Amino acid sequence: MNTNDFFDSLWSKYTQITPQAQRIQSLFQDQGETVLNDHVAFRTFNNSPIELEKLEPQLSALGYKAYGAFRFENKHLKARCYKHESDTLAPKIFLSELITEELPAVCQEIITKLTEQIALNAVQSPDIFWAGTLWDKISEEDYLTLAEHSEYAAWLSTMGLQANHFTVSINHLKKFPTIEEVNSLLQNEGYTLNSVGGIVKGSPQLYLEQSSTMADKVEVTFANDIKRTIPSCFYEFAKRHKQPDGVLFDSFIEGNADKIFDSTNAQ
Ligand code: OOG
Ligand code: NI
Repeated sequence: MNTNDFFDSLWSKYTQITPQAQRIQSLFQDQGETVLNDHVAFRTFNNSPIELEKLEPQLSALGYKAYGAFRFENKHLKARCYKHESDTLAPKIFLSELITEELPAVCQEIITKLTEQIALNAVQSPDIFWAGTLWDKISEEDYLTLAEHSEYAAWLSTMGLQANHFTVSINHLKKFPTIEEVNSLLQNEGYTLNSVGGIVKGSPQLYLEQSSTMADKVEVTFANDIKRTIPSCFYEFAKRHKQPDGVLFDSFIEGNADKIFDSTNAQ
């Protein structure tokens, strides 16, 4: 699979449950902008057939190479970032996984009930990245128990593997050179931005500024046909700055990422 087909399929699955992303992209395009993606992100469960280590070979097959590793102690996550080896315009990829053994036993039991349903050989091709949930519907009770301890776990239990967000590269916009201008446009259009730690995460001094919408909402069906409206996915905006050596910063920042994760909080 080539990267264009990969990101087209990914975008199509993502916008089905994140219509705001399609609308915001059109908003920029209507103003004559070409929207390029800085990165996309995925979430997964460790100690499972879809753990980070088992997904990574599919990224390698697409031409991606890991170049950074991150740890989020409070959220019980680890992550790696990947960039394409030759295509400099290809979006970067941020892949995180939940360290399930760090959650209370009650959560571990719920997660095991989900992950033991995944075929051991589930990861066969890049389309695993939009496979969604590979387990039966979770009960609302289990979902709420997970949410108490880990919003990430609760989100993953209902959404599964798919792009958690796409990210507009502000560097490639012509009429909106700053993140403040992007944020004003979105707020004027009525979008709610993630305000955890402030609307803008990072700073030019850190070489990376980011903001994101709060996730769209979708109605999901839990076990026993119980329905509830919960967060789906969000859209992010990133502006990168040059480092003293003149090279554009191309990695991620733990302090920023830690707050971006909260874009899918149920609140
Ligand atoms: C990933 C959050 C981190 C970034 O750009 O720092 C991130 C997630 O919400 O799954 O995307
Ligand atoms: Ni991101």
